This record gives sequence, C-alpha cells and structure tokens, in this order.
Amino acid sequence: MDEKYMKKALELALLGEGHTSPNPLVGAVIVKDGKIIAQGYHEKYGREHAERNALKNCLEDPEGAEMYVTLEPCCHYGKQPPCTDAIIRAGIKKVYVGSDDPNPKVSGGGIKILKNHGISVETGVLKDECDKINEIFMHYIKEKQPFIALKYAMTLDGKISTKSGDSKWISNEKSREHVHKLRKKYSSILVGINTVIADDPMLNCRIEKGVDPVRIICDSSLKISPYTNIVKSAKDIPTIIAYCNENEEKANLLKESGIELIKVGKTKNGIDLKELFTEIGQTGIDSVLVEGGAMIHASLLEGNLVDRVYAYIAPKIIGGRKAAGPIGGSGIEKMSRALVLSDTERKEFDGDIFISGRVKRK
Ligand code: AOF
Ligand code: ZN
Repeated sequence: MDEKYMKKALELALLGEGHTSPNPLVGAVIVKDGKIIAQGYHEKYGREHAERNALKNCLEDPEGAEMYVTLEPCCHYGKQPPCTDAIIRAGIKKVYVGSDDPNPKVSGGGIKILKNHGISVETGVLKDECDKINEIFMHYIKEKQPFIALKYAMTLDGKISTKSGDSKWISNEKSREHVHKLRKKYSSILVGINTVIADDPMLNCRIEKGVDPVRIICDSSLKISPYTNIVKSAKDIPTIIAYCNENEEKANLLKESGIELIKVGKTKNGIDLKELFTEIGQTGIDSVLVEGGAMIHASLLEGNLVDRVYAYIAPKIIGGRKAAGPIGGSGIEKMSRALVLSDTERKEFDGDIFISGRVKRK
C-alpha cells in the first residue's frame, strides 16, 4: 500500500468541487506494477462515478491492478449502475478504500461484494482526509438536514462593523478571495435582510463561473427593495426569500423577478431557521453558508444549528460599545457554557488570521 496514490485520488476528488452536490466528491487511481495506469473522479452530479471514470481512462489492461478510491465503491443502482460490478468485471485484484460510505444503500455492502468476489480490500486509508472532503455529504445523508456553517470577519477587538455600520472592509482582499472558495463548497448562502440593506451584496461565487450557490435571504416581512443587486440578478442566480408575513403585492413582484418564496413560521428571534433548513433540505440543498448578520448568527447558535465556524480576524481595532460583534442576542451567562470548536484549523492571509472548527450539535 502506498499512501501517495490515495493522496492523488484525494486531489482528483477535489476537482469535482462545486459540481457534485448533494453527492460526494470521489477520486480513484488505478495502479499496476508500481505505475499509475488510470485516474478518474466524479465530475458532475448524476454522471459516472469516480471508479468507472478511472476504468474508462485505463492506458493498459486493468486486469490484476490495484485501485485506490477515496470512498467505498457503491453497490446499488441509482442514477448510475453499481461500481462494484465494473471493478469485478475489470479484474481489479485489490481495492484500497478511504472513507466508508454512510449511504444506507451502500454502508459496507460495497466492500462485502468485492470481498465475496475474491478481491482483497483494505479500508481506512487516509480516512480522516477522505472524510474531511465529504463532511457535507456525510452529514446530509445521515441527518437528512443541511450542513450549516457560520462565517464572519471581525476586527481584533471583535467587531463586524463600526458604530455607524461601516464594514467595508474588515478583512483583506486575500481573505475575501478565500470566502469565494468557501462558497464553491456550499450549495447555498444565507444572510438576513439587514445585511442586504447594509451591504447590497451579490453573494455569488467569483472563483468559477456556473457554480453560484443558491442565495437565501431571511426577510420575515418582505422588506427587500426591488433595486437591490440580489433582486436584479435573481433571473441569473437562483434566489430564495424566506418570509413569515403575507404581503401579496410584494410577493408577486418578487416572484416575477425570478425569486422563490418560502413561507416559514416565526420564533422569538425571527424566522424559524430549523423549519427553513428542513424544507430546503428536502429539495436537495445539502449545505448552507451563513454570512450574517449578528441577529441571524445568534438565532443559529441559540437554536443549536451550527456544524462549522469560519472566522477571519483582521489585525485592526475599531472600539466602541455600539459597534456590533459577530454574534448578537443575549449570549450565555457562564464560560462553562461556551461553544467550543474542535479540530480547529488555522491559516494566515496577508496578516489576517483564519480559524475554522467543527461544532458538535448538542
Ligand atoms: C457519486 N459519485 O463517484 C461515487 C458515489 O445516484 P447515483 O447512482 O449517482 O449514486 C449516488 C451514491 O453513490 C452516493 O450517494 C454514494 O453513496 C455513492 N457513491 N456517488 O455520485 C461517485 N462513488
Ligand atoms: Zn459508484
């Protein structure tokens, strides 16, 4: 076994980012006599799986070769036929697997079928790395709820804008470029109406054309102006407005602009986010990147709805009691009740510090 081949398969898997949701990112490498004879990855939702793409690309007969694949090969008929069939037919003699597939239709069945056909299987190869690239898929298929990430940029003194509401810019250009890379991983971006009013954002993905996440605006009483960038671009970028209170005239105008309206209940903090997430999850949205503001962040945390946090911290100081921090609401009383991130990862972007970590939902 050579981990370098699984590393290659991981690199290949990531080439599918932005195109496979809600299905996983998967890469496969076929090795014969110490040489890579084929590579493949899952390129697009509903299309050939990584294993078949690799088999299709073989430069030599794969009979007797070994396959490295980042996810357990599937054994069911979905949009594609079972990969196990193709692996058996090709005469692969050994399969190295990264992640187990939590899909109930697979869930160990793929490994079992391969073994039953005399193929030797080694599991758990670079498992943590393989699991990490599919944290959204793993969560969504098990919980049947979208994976929720909270993202914010703040100053060194914990502010997301000045006392007058100015926030352009807290983080530097390199950090903001990184946000667009994050957006590519998520199938939707959510903000509250106050963020739309303050910033008039586009909320698109500038990294790659055609992979814009669905934009979701929480606007309980449909306050959004028809002249905002969001409404003006709704025919080109899928956009949802979640609201609570009926306003038929405004609703019709927004629908004509290409916006989908979803009516949800109200909680003490505004829109019922849990209900919204369940609803969008049923339509195939597997993940939400929440990008503001402080009120929405507070209701997410209070509702125990966060799976990951991304924070950009700029070495700038603003000061002022009236300048907002990233999380509004009333907060907790005791440090012992603080939300603690695990598996934290740190990066630096031209002097800005980036910290990300997982949150275990209680
Ligand atoms: C993928 N790409 O490379 C692998 C997947 O509806 P289907 O036939 O595309 O099946 C989707 C399931 O197949 C998916 O949930 C996962 O369990 C398994 N493996 N899926 O889209 C791939 N290897
Ligand atoms: Zn498959």
